[in-house]
Amino acid sequence: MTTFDAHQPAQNTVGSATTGYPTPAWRKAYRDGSRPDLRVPYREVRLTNGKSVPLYDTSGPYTDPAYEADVRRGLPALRDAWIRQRGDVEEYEGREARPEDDGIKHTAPRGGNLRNLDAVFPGRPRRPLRGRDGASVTQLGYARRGIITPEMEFVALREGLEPEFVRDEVARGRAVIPVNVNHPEVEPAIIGTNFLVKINANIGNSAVTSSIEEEVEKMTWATRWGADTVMDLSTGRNIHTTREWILRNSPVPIGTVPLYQALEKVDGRAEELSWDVYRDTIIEQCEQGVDYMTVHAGVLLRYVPLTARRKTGIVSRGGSIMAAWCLAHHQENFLYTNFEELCDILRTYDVTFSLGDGLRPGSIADANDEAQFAELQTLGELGRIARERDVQVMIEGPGHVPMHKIKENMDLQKEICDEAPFYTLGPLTTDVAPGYDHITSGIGAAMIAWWGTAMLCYVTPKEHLGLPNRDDVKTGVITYKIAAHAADLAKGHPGAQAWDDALSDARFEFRWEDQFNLALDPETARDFHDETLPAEPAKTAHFCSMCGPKFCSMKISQKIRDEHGDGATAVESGYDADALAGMQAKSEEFAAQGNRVYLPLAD
Ligand code: IRN
Ligand code: FE2
Repeated sequence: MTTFDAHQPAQNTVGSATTGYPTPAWRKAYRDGSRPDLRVPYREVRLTNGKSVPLYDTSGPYTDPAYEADVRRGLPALRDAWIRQRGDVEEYEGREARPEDDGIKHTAPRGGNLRNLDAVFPGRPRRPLRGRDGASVTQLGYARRGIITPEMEFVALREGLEPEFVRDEVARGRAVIPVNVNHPEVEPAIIGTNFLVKINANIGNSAVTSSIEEEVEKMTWATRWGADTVMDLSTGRNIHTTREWILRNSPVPIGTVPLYQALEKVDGRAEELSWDVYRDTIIEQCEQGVDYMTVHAGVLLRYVPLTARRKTGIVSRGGSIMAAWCLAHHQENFLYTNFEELCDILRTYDVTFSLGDGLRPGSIADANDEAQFAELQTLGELGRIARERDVQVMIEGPGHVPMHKIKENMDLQKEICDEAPFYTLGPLTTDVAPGYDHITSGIGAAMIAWWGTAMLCYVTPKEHLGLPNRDDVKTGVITYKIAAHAADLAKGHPGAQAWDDALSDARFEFRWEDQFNLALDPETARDFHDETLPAEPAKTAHFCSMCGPKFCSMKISQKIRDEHGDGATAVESGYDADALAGMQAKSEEFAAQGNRVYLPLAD
């Protein structure tokens, strides 16, 4: 059983990170900003023809060979000077940490409280920062005052856009930059419909299957493959400590659902939750550096009965907790009734709201029903209150929605929520494929992102079935990167297509190495190729294993084009007799086996 003694440094083996890129052709590079401490990382894919392709990169310092990773020290505090130079924050004593923060009630910890955390996480003495005298220190507040912060300049360079455009989008509430003043390690990213579509990967332990080091490892693993943000959904023991390790080592914004930890503090009994316990948990997490928080404040008492005749009721964990509380007390949701105070707390740390969709549909049958859209109305109202108070806001969305009902979600959200960034969970477009829900949801994610969703919460193949392992995390991230990039292309995001063009050129010119290295997942591309053509020369050969050397359509059309100009055909060109004979033979071979594209398996 875990006790505090288990966390004394001598025995502490917590934490490991995935370092280095999956291929040596990827190199970490930086774009210089207007000041020496503003360097924006990107990934340079070096090609065999001497050219290179710059790609957005979320992997943090871990992929910089000049950086020596040490998870016990944490990442460099990139934003520390930016935050302090604004002159509007103060260090303060902070909330007394308590054993129950880590779900440990009855063990008296050495040293009396989690100041002990300095032993648990050796990296940095922690006196938290907050806005001086309750000052608004949010990116929204600065944007409204016409200030372009280093964070805004950073995301502008990262996305290839003008800093003034970034400031304006943030000021209107159409984009958010989730950056807590207590998470100086974060490389700022922007979430908004006019920027690259972002993806979130969820990690989090459960009492039985996962440890702190596994969670830190999952975080670095997910960002290495392209997760733009990570949500720590830990429950059970060591929540506080796990989160500390993740935050101090995370180059991407970290989100949480504070309600989960609040519930642990009352031993899992929803009816015993209170505003006081919740408020205390929020402050604890604000001081640690959580960048955005899911808050299920739209689950109103009067909406709960609307779910009674649903096929799958309330599927949101946070939503069901709040519904249970509302029914037990027959009172209005305390997150709703205390929302303004909540805003005032989040504003002094610059924590971004992710207003939770506690009544999202959990089945195709329940999509777009009254309960779902009633809650959306309330989320719109709360979003306005938050922005009036300078707090950045995203709105969470579904869920399970068939394709023909997806667009209505986006249209309504835009209208009701004043274009605040939409952050959706898929949606899953059918219920019939457990084991493949990264795909059922990847379809919906691509569609809703095309129509304007700013961030997609990934779904792994283990959805509905179990906890994702390392491979599932990678599969979920890659699937969602595909959905996000497909949407970037469809939306015509400037520069999105250059990546596709580079890969297509490599494919057409048989630069196999370049084709692998430009892939979202070079390892899998290379492995699949090598399964049938493992030899080294095959990687420069002008054919793949599908058609063989002579009859490759890409090779033939390239040759025709070279010799006879664009638009010429093999016959017009008097194309080499050998090839024509070969093609004739191939055609006969194809007819002989019944003109079937797929052959039955031998045996
Ligand atoms: C995203 C959009 N809608 C829901 N999500 C995510 O679902 C949310 O951000 C969090 O990561 C996860 C937990 O949701 P519930 O089940 O507590 O609502
Ligand atoms: Fe589901």
